[in-house]
Amino acid sequence: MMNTRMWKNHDLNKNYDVVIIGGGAHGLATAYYLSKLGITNVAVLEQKFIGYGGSGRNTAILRSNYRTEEGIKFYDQSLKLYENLAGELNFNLMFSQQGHFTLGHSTAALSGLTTRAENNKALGINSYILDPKEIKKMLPEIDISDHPRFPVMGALYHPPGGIIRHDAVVWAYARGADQAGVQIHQLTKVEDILIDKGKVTGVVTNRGTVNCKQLISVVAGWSSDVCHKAGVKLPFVTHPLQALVTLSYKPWLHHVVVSGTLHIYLSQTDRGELVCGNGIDTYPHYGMRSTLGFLESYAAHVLELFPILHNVAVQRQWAGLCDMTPDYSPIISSIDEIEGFYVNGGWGTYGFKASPASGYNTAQMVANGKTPEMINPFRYNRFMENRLVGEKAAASVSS
Ligand code: PYC
Repeated sequence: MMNTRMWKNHDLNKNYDVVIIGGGAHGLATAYYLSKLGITNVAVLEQKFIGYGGSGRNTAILRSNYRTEEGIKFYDQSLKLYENLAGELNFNLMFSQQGHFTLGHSTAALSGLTTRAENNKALGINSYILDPKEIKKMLPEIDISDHPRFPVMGALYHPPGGIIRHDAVVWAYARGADQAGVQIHQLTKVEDILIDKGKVTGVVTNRGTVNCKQLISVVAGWSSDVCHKAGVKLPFVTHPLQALVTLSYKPWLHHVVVSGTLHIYLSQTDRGELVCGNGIDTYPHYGMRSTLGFLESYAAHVLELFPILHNVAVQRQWAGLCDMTPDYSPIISSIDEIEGFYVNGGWGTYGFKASPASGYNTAQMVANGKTPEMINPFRYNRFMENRLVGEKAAASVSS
């Protein structure tokens, strides 16, 4: 049988129409959707290997139950693109729309969840409030007694939410882009950004200098660093987010469960592992070490909800980097001061689920030279114009 590679290796060309910095799901999705618009003289430059960053370090949760109109519409578009992605890219993405619970443990939390349910419904998103007995019917192992420190008082339930195989999303977009003629360059680090008379002209990499007309930074946690090379200062603050996976167990958890109060979330993969995470590390840094503190705090909190987990064995821990913005919404924007430079970042703890809509709209913006209506609220100048898109209340886990 012929050994066909999913994407090819190339020498670096001297000239591209578009260079994308970052070979994660967002960068590769941008490349794929650019190719669908007929733009294929494109290079994706990835400093390590594709999916090395946030795309390979998330907990693969998809949902669109946000709080603001802007966020709800955007993440709904993303979820709808995900729904058709396996067919479009001819790749089994193991997408499971198993339903998503956000638990409330106080009247204040329930009031926030109710606002989200109503905002969601008004925009046609399937989300509603459940009481503890209804929750128990769907999650028989949960403790809804008044024994825990924070008893469960209700939940926002979002049936279309679920999980997906995150690596498969990266590989499928990479293959789709490669087949259309996009070049993917791994182990290619951007060391400098070249600007002449207010216009992007290229990048200096560890493999040589490349000229381009348009340059897109799609690097999640490294956004401040890349923007710095272009002399652009945006309000990103980078925090690590930690997660863990257990050994495989008989399937018992058939929905995604999140508790903002306890700062935890978990789901069970098709292989039976529990994939678990909590809030960002409270202070900013770029370390990707796993800590015992995370493990201890996660275990203590999850046992309050699911005492049956007292004996599970953890297989692996990891951390990824999140570039947080002040309003917990992304920046997807051309940069007025530098013609041809675009920034896609600030995904905080929401990035993976946004990949399709992020790539789709970024590609439209770059191809047409005009910001699509869908992402206009996410332009960087909102911070100067006091037009924030406050999504902190819809973070699964905000610290
Ligand atoms: O926003 O759904 C979310 C999420 C899950 C894990 C981290 N963030």
